[in-house]
Amino acid sequence: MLKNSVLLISILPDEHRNLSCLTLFSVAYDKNIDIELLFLPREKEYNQKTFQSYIKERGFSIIGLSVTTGGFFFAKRLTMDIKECVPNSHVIWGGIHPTTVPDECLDYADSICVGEGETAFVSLIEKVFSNKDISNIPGIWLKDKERQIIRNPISTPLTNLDLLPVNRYKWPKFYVSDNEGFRNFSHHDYVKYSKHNGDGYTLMTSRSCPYSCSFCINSFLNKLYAGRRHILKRSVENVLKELKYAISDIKSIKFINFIDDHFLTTKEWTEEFCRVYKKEIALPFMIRSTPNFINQKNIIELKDAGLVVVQIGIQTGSERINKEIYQRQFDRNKLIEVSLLLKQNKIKPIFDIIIQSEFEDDNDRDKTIELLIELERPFECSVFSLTAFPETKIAYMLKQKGIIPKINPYYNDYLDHDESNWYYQMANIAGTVSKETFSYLYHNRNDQKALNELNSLFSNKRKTTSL
Ligand code: B12
Ligand code: SF4
Repeated sequence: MLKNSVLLISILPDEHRNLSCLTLFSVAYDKNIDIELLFLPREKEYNQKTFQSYIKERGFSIIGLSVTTGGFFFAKRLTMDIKECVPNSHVIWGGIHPTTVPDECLDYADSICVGEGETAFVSLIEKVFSNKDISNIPGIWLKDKERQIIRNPISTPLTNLDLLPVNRYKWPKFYVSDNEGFRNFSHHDYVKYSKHNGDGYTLMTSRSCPYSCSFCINSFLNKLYAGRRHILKRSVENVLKELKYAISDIKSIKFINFIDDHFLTTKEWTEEFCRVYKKEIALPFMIRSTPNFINQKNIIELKDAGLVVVQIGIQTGSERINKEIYQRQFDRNKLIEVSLLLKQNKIKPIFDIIIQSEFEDDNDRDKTIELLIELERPFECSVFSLTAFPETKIAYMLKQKGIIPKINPYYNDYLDHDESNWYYQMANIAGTVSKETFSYLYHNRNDQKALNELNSLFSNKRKTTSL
């Protein structure tokens, strides 16, 4: 017998920081909907029997999966397992993958949430619970009796994030299943499935980004939400409310990770944030930003409030690739200036670098290395292979050129780098050695002694970090 209850499933690998699920859970819970959140963080440890008996016993009438492209196959498998034992439950998929390729996902799910889910998900739940027609809910796509897709318009984009309940870990309503068995999600799991031994708390103060880089999902989302301001920011008060809950609920938190695409917006917001955060939270924190939004004033304020790490996308040192292919702003001098500013204020930079790009030649790659020579040490490089996620501009550019990308976004293999690759090794060690050593390695790349030194620096770095 199905009940008026809902299950959300997070399949993010090795993670509980599923902000999509946490947000939707909070919205539904706030409306007194009977809802549970299940983490299945390790597909290899997924136990079909345990999962099926749980959903059968609880009789969820709606089961929602949050799906990124890398999670597509696991989502498909789970949906088949759900249908095998509770065929009448309504399975809905939402998240970035169904939002970009809804037709493909509708081959498996009963419905798809295209775009933001806060309003659409609750409307669907209310209608299913009261046996009402679900065919015309904004944001929900589904198939009619003739198997034709009903493509409803997206729900009205949110304009005030403060109206949403803030995320909070509701331990008794959260479950996890892995090789330790099926259980309530506890602090043990918070630690097990987070980076840095559960020291951190991850949240967003905004949605979206003012830019539309061709490899990033914002090149698609900014079109989907056309008309809405490109950055929607929560009030400082609202952000602090979430942080206070987090600190009181999760005792191990010593570090805050603001994972916004683009944390820095207006001067007024940053000033207020720094003042209040320093007074009421005072924990070290990290942000992501672009160099153009960083200046001496805000860096001094942010440092004083506790900023310790800034993640910045460089992607490539090649002006041609940045401008023509990645379609992003690139100001080499500004980057060098920001690097100095961060060094002076003892803030550690993490630079994102894209490797294995089908569009780059060695001349472009050399430009990245030449730029890395000039940046102030120490820094980290976060190195990713170019991945053409569905519907991004870069996916179209590759298609237009008839190039089959090396990386298949469905297989989560964007971290399977060729570790013997000279550029990969150079990018990884760049921020950990002096400018002189790095420059020596660059200018002597055909020399066996320099290559041996690079190899040894790289393997030492591998031992000390988990890049
Ligand atoms: C925060 C974040 C993370 C967090 C948490 C991810 C999460 N899902 O919560 C962490 C750090 C764990 C993470 C990890 C990774 N991430 Co990430 N991440 C983001 C980021 C910056 C924000 C996502 C977010 O939480 N937004 C806030 C929530 C509330 O909004 P939302 O996710 O859009 O969800 C809304 C709707 O989609 C919908 N919805 C979502 N799920 C569901 C489910 C149901 C049932 C319903 C009805 C609706 C619904 O309702 C939600 C509320 O409106 C996005 C970039 C972006 N702008 O979206 C990249 C992004 C999602 N990440 C991406 C990638 C590639 C990764 C990594 C592979 C990178 C890495 N460093 O290893 C890993 C692994 C992810 C994986 N294997 O799937 C890509 C995914 C591309 C794709 N097509 O799959 C994105 C889009 C960035 C990009 N490259 O453009 N990420
Ligand atoms: S600046 Fe960063 S978040 Fe913004 S569109 Fe470019 S890659 Fe995406």
